[in-house]
Amino acid sequence: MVSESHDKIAEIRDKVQAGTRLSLDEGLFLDSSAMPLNELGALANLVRERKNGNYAYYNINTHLNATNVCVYRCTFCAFRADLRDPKGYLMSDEQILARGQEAVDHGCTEMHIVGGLHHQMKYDWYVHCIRILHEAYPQLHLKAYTAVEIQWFAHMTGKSYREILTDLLEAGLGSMPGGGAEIFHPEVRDQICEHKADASRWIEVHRTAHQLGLRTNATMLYGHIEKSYHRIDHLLRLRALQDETGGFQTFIPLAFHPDNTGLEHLKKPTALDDLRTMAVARLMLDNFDHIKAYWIMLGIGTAQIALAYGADDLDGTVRHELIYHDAGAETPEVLSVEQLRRLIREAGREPVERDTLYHHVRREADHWEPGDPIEQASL
Ligand code: V47
Repeated sequence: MVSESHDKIAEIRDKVQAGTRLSLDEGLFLDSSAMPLNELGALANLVRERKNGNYAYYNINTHLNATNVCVYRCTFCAFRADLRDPKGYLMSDEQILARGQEAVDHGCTEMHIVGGLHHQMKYDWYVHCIRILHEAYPQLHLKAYTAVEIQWFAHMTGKSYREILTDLLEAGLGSMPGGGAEIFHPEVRDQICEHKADASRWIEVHRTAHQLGLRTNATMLYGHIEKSYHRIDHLLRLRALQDETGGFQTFIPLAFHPDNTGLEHLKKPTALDDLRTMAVARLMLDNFDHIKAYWIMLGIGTAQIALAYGADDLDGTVRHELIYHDAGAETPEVLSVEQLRRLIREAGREPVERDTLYHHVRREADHWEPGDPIEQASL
């Protein structure tokens, strides 16, 4: 049994060294405790360094959640509110624009915009939010609306995904975040978010976005009721779409935080679970350039270690994050650029500021410009 496992590890190591794609069964093996975590990390690090050398990326960004009122009741979500819930809010144009000004004042290159599917707000309001921000602050890249929101807009208006995304592009949308993917497999999805866009719709929205030239991200929410098979199945569905379109930029594994959610009885995944999931993702998603260790949800220490377990990006300074902090995240509300750069250096990596589309950002005093696409040679 032990030697069988050794043979399998040696076989997988050979494949990774040769750059050969791993199968579903190999993914399940990597995800299980049969594969020692440090060996798994070393393999993921090989791929990470092959793709991104010693660089670790970060950006200067802020979040905007213009409303938390949501028609859906995903059991894992602590952020959402009912229409008449005292904690429900809806931001005015002035409040939204003030956030844009604050972002620009802090040198942000990106605003990450997602929120609830408000019972009373029409599609036009969601387009309007993008339009006013883009018109006032054209230098700010708007990474906005998950596939779940796009599906909701299509449902409300009867428009196709292509029409919705074309409207949003015209209003100033820059790219799409990876949220709403959760776990694609219906055995899990039907229990944690049964009403919202299913796997095929989530995938179809991203396929359409890629066809329109929009870059998007992908996520996976792990550490709740899902099993190993569901996680590997999820990664393989993303890998298949990436083979087809090449439109994904980065994958972000999202560790479940149980506080104030309908799944509060569950334990949070451990740091070991986090590192294993990160490494498995790096190894299975051979066609993704980047894997993000989102420091807000991993915690700073684990995010630093993750830079040696497959991750090459920490996300950003992240002002005004609510989704994780409502669910019990104990990380700070914001990190300064100096702190982020120091954390990356402490982890033995070289910090590189990127914009949303992974161009190297070149700054002079308070002015910045997107540089070349990030390639080893251009830094
Ligand atoms: O889709 C919600 C997750 C996602 C909880 O694209 C939770 O660059 C854990 O997608 N515990 C939204 N997770 C966040 C997201 C994201 C974050 C950072 C960067 C990017 C990017 C995308 O957060 C949701 C859901 O999967 N989530 N509640 C919770 N209690």
